[in-house]
Amino acid sequence: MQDWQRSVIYQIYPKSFHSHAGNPTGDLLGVVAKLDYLHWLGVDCLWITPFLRSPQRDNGYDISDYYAIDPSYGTMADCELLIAEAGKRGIKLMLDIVVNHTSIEHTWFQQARSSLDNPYRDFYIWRDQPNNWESKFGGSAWEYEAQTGQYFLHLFDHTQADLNWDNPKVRAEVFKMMRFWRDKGVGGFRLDVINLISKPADFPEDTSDGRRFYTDGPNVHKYLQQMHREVFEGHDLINVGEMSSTSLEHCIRYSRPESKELSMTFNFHHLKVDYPNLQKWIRADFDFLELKRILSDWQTGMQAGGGWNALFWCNHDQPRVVSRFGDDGEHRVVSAKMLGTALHFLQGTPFVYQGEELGMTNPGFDHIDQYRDVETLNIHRLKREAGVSDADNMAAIMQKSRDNGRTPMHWNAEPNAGFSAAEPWIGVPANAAQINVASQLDDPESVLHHYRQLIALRRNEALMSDGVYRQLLSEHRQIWAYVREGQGERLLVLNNFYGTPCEVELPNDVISEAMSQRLVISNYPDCPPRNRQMFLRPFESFVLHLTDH
Ligand code: TEU
Repeated sequence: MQDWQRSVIYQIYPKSFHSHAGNPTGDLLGVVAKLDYLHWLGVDCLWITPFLRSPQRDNGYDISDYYAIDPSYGTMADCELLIAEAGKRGIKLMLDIVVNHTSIEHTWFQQARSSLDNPYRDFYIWRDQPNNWESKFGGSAWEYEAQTGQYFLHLFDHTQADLNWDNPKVRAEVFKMMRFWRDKGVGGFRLDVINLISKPADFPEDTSDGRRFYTDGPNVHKYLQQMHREVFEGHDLINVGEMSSTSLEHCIRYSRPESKELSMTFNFHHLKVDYPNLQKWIRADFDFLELKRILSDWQTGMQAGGGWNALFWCNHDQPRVVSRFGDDGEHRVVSAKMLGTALHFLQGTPFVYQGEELGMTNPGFDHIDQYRDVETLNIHRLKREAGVSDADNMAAIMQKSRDNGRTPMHWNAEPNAGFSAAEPWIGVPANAAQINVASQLDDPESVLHHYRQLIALRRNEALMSDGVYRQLLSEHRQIWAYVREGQGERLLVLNNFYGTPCEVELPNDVISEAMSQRLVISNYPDCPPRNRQMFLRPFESFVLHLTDH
């Protein structure tokens, strides 16, 4: 077992974490100021979303200089201080590397667009005619450049031009840049949409949006193996690949140690269970059976294939999980704890996204002016142009917008939730005065203390890392039950995903009176010993360690 297989990683969206300077947006010194909190929480590593120089059209996922800190976040000295101060507390820093594309303001693109024979022309992907592929942010994936009369590819916003990874000079530049950061002391990399870097040479037309051609594309494994040799080999790094619309087979290959590619992979299949027919921008309930099925298939599949999961409910692209799969009203506290438990006992490395440990909710912004995200604004415009009513448009956005997860971190009940002295770049949810770090620190029954306990458990309960996953009651419409099994012992994990009580009966080989029983964690203050036939209260969740005799 590697260290990172027993670790918990905390994700910071620095724009919304803390502003030390008292600006509308957060900064790196704001992260430094909160390191003691993160150390208290017990996390091993921080993934900080991009803070390199960027026009911020996609909040830093549009990088214009890989060697400079964006001035809104501070200076290189601040970054060095952050790495050093985190290191003193035993915390690593994972840099978010965005190399599927650059901003069109990057000098490479500025050069490339200037003439057909510029040496940087081939750093990007140009065609005389576009094909019918679509951008993930809506509209065509091709943008016309009048100066040279060709189109360039952008799988995301039209200001995010896709790099041409088939050009060895591009790969050499990317690996050089990654070595620069490795040598600065970062503890690993989170690689943005890294499974999209290899496109087929012929750019075929599609009957859909084109993703089947460029997802896990022809040379992706070869390029990641080269990255491993040139950047990772011989260094103690945690490397996480963000895999868009990927498959289990590919994720096993990306993450099993023999492949010499990455440490682990994120995938999003379990977060499409509220996309009816894969349509994100429709308001819909989530499909609980599908959620269990997908997560269980990935658990057993990755374990069988020797791969490693990056586990998560929330990130800066997703709504808040308590609003999504829990109850952000009456049962907010128990349901947030239940969701934490359900995830943290799975095989893989859990990620906690800032504010998740407080049970932060979606903000409920009901007017488009409250939104900032480029994807949300693009979709709102396209839907309106397509004749979708404002009510339907906003209903979907309120549920699905990425801004749901991007509101400022709630530190205390002071103005702006203690995020900054200045008015933040995006609104602060009205419930910040009740849901915040300061109040939860003092409350041992809080969501925060529950997450701290989950994080500490991963270091002590070996089965959380290496127990074999087996789902129980797979057809149950309310309970997600599973075990993590070892020799003669197991963790039994039970989660009621709904606000109604429920009775279940479990198989004899899982729990019986002949076994000794220890309570590992629960979300109700009283949690009596159980037998096969058990009763679960609304959103109740608990874990038992059971030993055969
Ligand atoms: O996201 C990639 C991605 O495919 C999604 O999570 C994306 O946000 C979603 O499909 C839109 O509905 C990564 C980053 O996490 C995201 O913030 C960036 O916008 C994107 O890449 C482009 O760099």
